[in-house]
Order: sequence, then structure tokens, then C-alpha cells
Amino acid sequence: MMNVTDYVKANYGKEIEHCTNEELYHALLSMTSRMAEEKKSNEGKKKLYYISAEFLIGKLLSNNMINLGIYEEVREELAAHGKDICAVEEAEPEPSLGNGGLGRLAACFLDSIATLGLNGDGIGLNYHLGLFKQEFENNLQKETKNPWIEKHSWLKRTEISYPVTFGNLTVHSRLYDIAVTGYHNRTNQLHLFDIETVDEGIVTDGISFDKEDIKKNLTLFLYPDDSDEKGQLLRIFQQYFMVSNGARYILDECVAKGCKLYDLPDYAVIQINDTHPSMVIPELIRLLMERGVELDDAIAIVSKTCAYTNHTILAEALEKWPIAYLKKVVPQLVPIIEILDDKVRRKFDDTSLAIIDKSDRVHMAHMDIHYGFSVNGVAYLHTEILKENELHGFYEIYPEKFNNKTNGITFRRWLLHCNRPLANLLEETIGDGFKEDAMKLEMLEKYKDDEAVLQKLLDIKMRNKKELKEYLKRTQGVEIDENSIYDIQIKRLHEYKRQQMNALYVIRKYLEIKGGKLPVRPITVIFGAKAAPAYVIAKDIIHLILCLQELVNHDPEVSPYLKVVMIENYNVTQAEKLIPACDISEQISLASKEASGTGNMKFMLNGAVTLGTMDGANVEIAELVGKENIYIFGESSETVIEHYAKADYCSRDYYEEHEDIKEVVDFIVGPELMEIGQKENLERLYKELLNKDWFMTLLDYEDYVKTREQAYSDYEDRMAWAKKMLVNTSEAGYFSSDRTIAEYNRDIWKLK
Ligand code: 26V
Repeated sequence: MMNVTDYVKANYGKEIEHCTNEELYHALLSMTSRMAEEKKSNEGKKKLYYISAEFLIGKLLSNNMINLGIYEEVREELAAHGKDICAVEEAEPEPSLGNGGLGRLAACFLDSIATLGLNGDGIGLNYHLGLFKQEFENNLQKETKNPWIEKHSWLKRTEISYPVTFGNLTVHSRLYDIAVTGYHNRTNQLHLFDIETVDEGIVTDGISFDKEDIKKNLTLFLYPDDSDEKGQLLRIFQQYFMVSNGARYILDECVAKGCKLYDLPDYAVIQINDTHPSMVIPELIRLLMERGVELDDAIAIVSKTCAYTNHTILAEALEKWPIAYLKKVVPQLVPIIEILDDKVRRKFDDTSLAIIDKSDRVHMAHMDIHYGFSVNGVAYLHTEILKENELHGFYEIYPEKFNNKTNGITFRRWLLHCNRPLANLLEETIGDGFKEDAMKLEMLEKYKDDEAVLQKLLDIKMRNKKELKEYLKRTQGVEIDENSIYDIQIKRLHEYKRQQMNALYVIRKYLEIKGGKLPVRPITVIFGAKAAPAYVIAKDIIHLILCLQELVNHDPEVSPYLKVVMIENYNVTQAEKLIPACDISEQISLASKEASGTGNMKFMLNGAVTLGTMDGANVEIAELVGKENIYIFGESSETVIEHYAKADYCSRDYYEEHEDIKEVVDFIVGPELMEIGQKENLERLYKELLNKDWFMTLLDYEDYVKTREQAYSDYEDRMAWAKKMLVNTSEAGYFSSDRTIAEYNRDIWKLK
């Protein structure tokens, strides 16, 4: 391999010490791209195509260097010339091609697929402006565009292009590839389709643009505001564009390998990531028929090729497109969908299993389940709820299709890259076997009474906390205390995730401190979250948190003991700095609502202790670490499901019966916050909590407060706490996405 010194001399005609960080970033970008290219492989008869509307890949430079095995030597070479690799990393823009967990999962999966040496590519869209960038103004979220594509980037323009037709509009696609290099293994591809007529100039004022100008807007943004019809139609345009390109790419690639169309299932398996790519089913049927395959054969072929992953039970997130919208955008698919529905109706009497419902809406998940060969949930509890509740009727007719694949995370990014000090300590104590086989982390368990190792864990945490402190001072202008407890909740903003419950706790602490009851140790409560632009209550919750931040941090009586930090524009890069510094990981969703969670796994791996409900993968975390190493509170998923069934939860009862609840809820519209914030937003949130509280914040509030206090008091026994940290790290191996992908392959994909 050519070294950086030679490269910059040949290309820029100077020494490393005279290069800017941008120049060094570009040098490393092209050097690693070339190395990755050399490992490029398409070997293997059968191939997996992971189709997803989101791939939240994060910055790629460090990850690629780690996977290529050159990170350490490059770091040392730069350091020898007075250059800091972290500063070089900062020159890379972060693509924001995802909303949250679903998109980040897809990125972790690509890493593990390549690492396990499997032939599997991603297929998605190249959104020029990504998801919006979040800015705070007057304590409100403001959305602006997030351009990330530069002249030199990881994107490689290919010669591949297809005409895609929507009714009487035809556009021509262009495929861009990003190399995905596995840890010491092969390079696969992430295929991102785009059109060349996209025009960033149509965006005015924040993220507003003409939603009807498809040629100019098709791949402009991820998930444009779909609260109105035009936005929903644009989503359908995007989804069809993604799957039509993907399906043609798959067919072409298989045919080129010698596949006869009838043998497609021997050459390709398509994993449908949530319902956003579900139109791939009727589109593949259509394309096969265009190439001469009979309808029934085409249906049979596709049904043996497609598998579906469900990522949520929230009704509002399960896509149901009005057939009238599909007729407008993709009229060629409608007759096929009608035939698919008709076949289901002839076979099953139960109309709740139909694809097209009586209001003429197409249930995308139903199509996936009938015409795919596998349906999986993303954590044990989630899959059980799908089988027993949400999808029970389908489970009765197709029990063999249902399976669980508990989510995972790539340890390359979420340990080796983001927490070098911890990775080094692990190497010193248990050797480096855990890098290839994450289950080897269990070997750490034998040090759980070794005070020297425990002290090192505490020292590493302190070092990471100081680093976060510096970072926040530099980027957000806030001052936090590394001796305080860092209590962190970072995830999409949604009522079911209950950031509002955390905010109510902050109010409780504020009032206590004002009343003279001081915490033993200062507390720093950190939030990071974007709210969907049209999700009004979610934005009100952000407003509440920002107002609390202003109130608490500016009150000299309170701020020495309590700080609130709302991270602006939370993204993967910031997660990499927050997670290693965390003491307490907030995973407080209403039981049954969080399908899995993956942040919970990243925190655990990095030695944070979870404060959470028995929801999603928290259930499996609790089982692995044991109850002395996790703080569990709240009602069970069974109880919650029963409340929904009986419709007997009334938040006002809790408010009226508990003085302490009344006090914190009233505070939202009290004089302190009203002076800082907007009356309209705060009043709306107050009324929501009092009259609706659909995600039962007040149901679990008291137990939450009690459990959180217990965690804070246990934190004071530093050695006992370090032991909890150690057990969390050592039990995290199960949550490696290498394990998840090995299971997908064993049970669903069956690649060699
Ligand atoms: C999306 C939206 C978008 C608009 C507003 C309402 C709403 C509600 C829910 C969703 C979720 C879509 C699916 C999703 O992202 N699921 C997440 O998938 C992760 C990976 O499996 C999993 O860890 C999270 O628990 C799950 O929420």
C-alpha cells in the first residue's frame, strides 16, 4: 500500500504537515476507495438484495480504514507529522440518508454482510439533501436542508441507467455506488439510484419546495413532509422509483450470471426493509410478465424471492396507500395488485387479511406477508406481539413464515471506532478475539471483582466524559461538569418513546432543588432528537425541553446541580461521541411500542447502565445482564395492551389523584416556562397530556421517578457501579449485528 506521505507528495506536491485537513481527508478518501475496490467481489451464485428507503451510514472514512486494517498505521503516520486523525475526520460531511433506527440498522447490516463474506448489496435512493438539518431558533425546531454530496465523495457514478415510467411521465435514472468494505473481508456495494434532473435550487425557505415538480424533486429529500396529499404522492413516486430500478438491476444481474427467470429464487433473495419497498412485489411480477413469464408463474417466482421485515406495530406507521393514489402515480401496478388481492379473497374468508380494504386502501404489509416467504420481527417481544396481536390472523394461516431476528449493531463502529480506550482495555484483558467473535466479550466477566480493572473502566468513562464536555463546549457553547451523572436519551422524537416523561422528571428535580433539596451529585440530562416536520406534538416536546434548558441552565441556584442539554441536529457522528460518555441510558418507551431499539445496545456495549421499560430488546438486555445490572420500571406490555383493548386508561385520573404529578404537569403552563416559551405550544402539550396521553406517560411516571432515584443513589458506590458497567459490556456480544446477519442467512437468505 502506498503511504499518505507519498500520496500527498505525488498529488499535492507537499508534505503532510503542510496539508489542510480537507486535503488529507480527500487523500485518504481516494486511497481507501482504491483499496476497497481491490476487494470488490460479486462471488456467490445466490445474492441478497437489501432494499431500504434508508441507509444511515454515517461518516465512512474511519470505518473503512478500520475494516481495511489501516487505521492505526494511518493515525500514527499523521501523528508523526503533527496531524490529528480526528480533525481530518471532521472534514467529512455526514450523509443523512435515514430517520433513525431503521436506517442505521440497514447500515450496520451492510457492514456485517460484507464482514461475514456474504454476497449482498443494498439498494436505495441517493437523496441530495438527506433528511433535514435541525436548527433551534426561539426554542423551536427549524428545518433546513442538509446537502452532503461534494465533488469528491464516496459515491461512484456508474453507467447504469433505466427509464422509469409513471403514467405519462418517464424519467431516466442514474445509479451511484458506495463501496461497503467488511472487516478484513470483501467489498460489497450500496446501490443508490438517482435522477440527473434533480434541482436543489427549487428549495426555498427552510425545506419548502414544489412537491409536484417530480423531475426536479424526486430524490431531493428523504421523506418529504407527507401530511398532505402532494407529499404522499411524492412518497409513492420515490418508492416506485426505488423498486423499479432495483428490480431491473436484480433481474439484469441474475440474467447476466446465467439465471433463467424461473430460477430467480436460486439467484436472488430480496429483503424488504419495512413496507417502503413493498411495491417491489407487483413490480417484479410486472417485469417478469414483460419478459414472457405467465402471471401465475411470475407470482410463484416472486413469492419465493421476497422476504419482509416488520419494524413497528404503530398503526400510523403501517403504510396503507389509497388505491386512487396508486392509480395516479403507478397505474401499471394497479391491475396486478387487484389480482393479488382477488386471489387472497378467494382463498380466505376473513376480510381483515385482504390487501385492499373496504375504504380502497392498499395494505402494503398484507401484500408482503401473502406474497413473501418470510416475515420477521426485530426483537423477541416484538415478534411475539406480531404473532399474538397485530398480525395474529396471518400467523394462523402462515405460522411457518414467522420468525424473529433480534437486531444488532456493528461493533466496528460502535466500539472499535467510537471508544478506542475501552477497545484497548479489552484487548489488554481478554485479547483481541472479541473483534472477530463478539461473544468472546463474555471473557471480561471473570474480572468483575478485579478492582484494578474496574477502576480502569471508571477512568475510561471519565476520560470519555471529559471529551464530550470539550466537544459540547466547542460545538454548542454549553458547559457541563464531568463529575456529574450523564443521563442520556437520544433517538427520534416520538410520543411513544416518552421524552416528555424524562422532561417531567427534569421539572421534578428543578422544583426539588428550588425547594432546597439538593442531589448528592450533579446531574446532566442530555437529549438529542429530531421531530418529523409535520408532527406537531413532537415539536412541542422539543420546545418544552429547550425551554427547560434555558430555565435550568440560567438559574444560578439550580445549574450547579442540574443541567439540561438538547443536542442540535442529532446524528450518527454525535451519537459516536455521546454513547461512550454515557452513565445512564434512557430506554423508556411505553411497553409494547418500541419494536427493538438499537441505541440501547450501543450504550450497553459502551458500559452505560440502562434505565428502561420491559420493551423491545430491553427485555433481552435484562435477561442477559440480570436485574442487578439494569433498572427496569413501568407496566408490562400485557398490561398496556389490555389498557388499549379496554380503552380504560385515563391520564386525568393520575393527574388528579397524585399531587406530585399534578405539580409537574401544571409547571408546563406555569409562569416560569410561559415567560420563556410560546403559550400555544406549551398549552397544547399540557392539554395533550391531560386529555389524551395516548402513550400513557402518567401511568409509569411515579415508578420511573422512583427507579431513577434508585439508580442515582446506587451510582455513588463507584466500585459496585463499575461492576454493573463491566457486566453490561461483557454481555453485549449477543447484540453484534454479525450474529443477527448469521441468523438471517441461516434461516432466510441461505447464501453460501
Ligand atoms: C415512523 C414514523 C414516521 C412518521 C411519524 C410516525 C412514525 C412512527 C413510527 C415510525 C417507525 C418506522 C419504522 C421504524 O423506524 N422502526 C424502528 O426500527 C428499528 C430497527 O428495527 C427498531 O430498533 C425501532 O424500535 C423501530 O422503531
